[in-house]
Amino acid sequence: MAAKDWALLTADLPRAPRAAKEPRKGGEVPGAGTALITRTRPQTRKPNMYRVLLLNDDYTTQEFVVIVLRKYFNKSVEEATRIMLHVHNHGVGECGVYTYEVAETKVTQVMDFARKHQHPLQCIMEKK
Ligand code: TYC
Repeated sequence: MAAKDWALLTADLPRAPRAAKEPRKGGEVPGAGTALITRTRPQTRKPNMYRVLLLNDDYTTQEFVVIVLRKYFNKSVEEATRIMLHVHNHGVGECGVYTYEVAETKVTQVMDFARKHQHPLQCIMEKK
């Protein structure tokens, strides 16, 4: 049968899906090859946040703790002194809240700095 006779004969019939030989050009067959994706999550997710905490001890000097808070947590002398005294009086206090990797880096930096200066200061992180 001639190709144009076949085309006329089958014009009204539902088409079988065409084999994918090459990438389909956009808009070539409206609706074909598309799927409705229902968004189940927002496009951006808020990261888990972690508190970095200092623990009190009887040996680390108050001056050293104020230096740590200024150096690693960008606190003013006044804010650093307030946090240090809070830790001194309550046993634990918050230096800041960060994403996991930033919090982990701060903890490591503070612990290394304290050991280097022979202070037993403890710095930890906890999930908010
Ligand atoms: N308690 C210490 C002292 O009296 C001071 C101190 C404060 C130590 C905070 C640790 O995280 C700390 N010398």
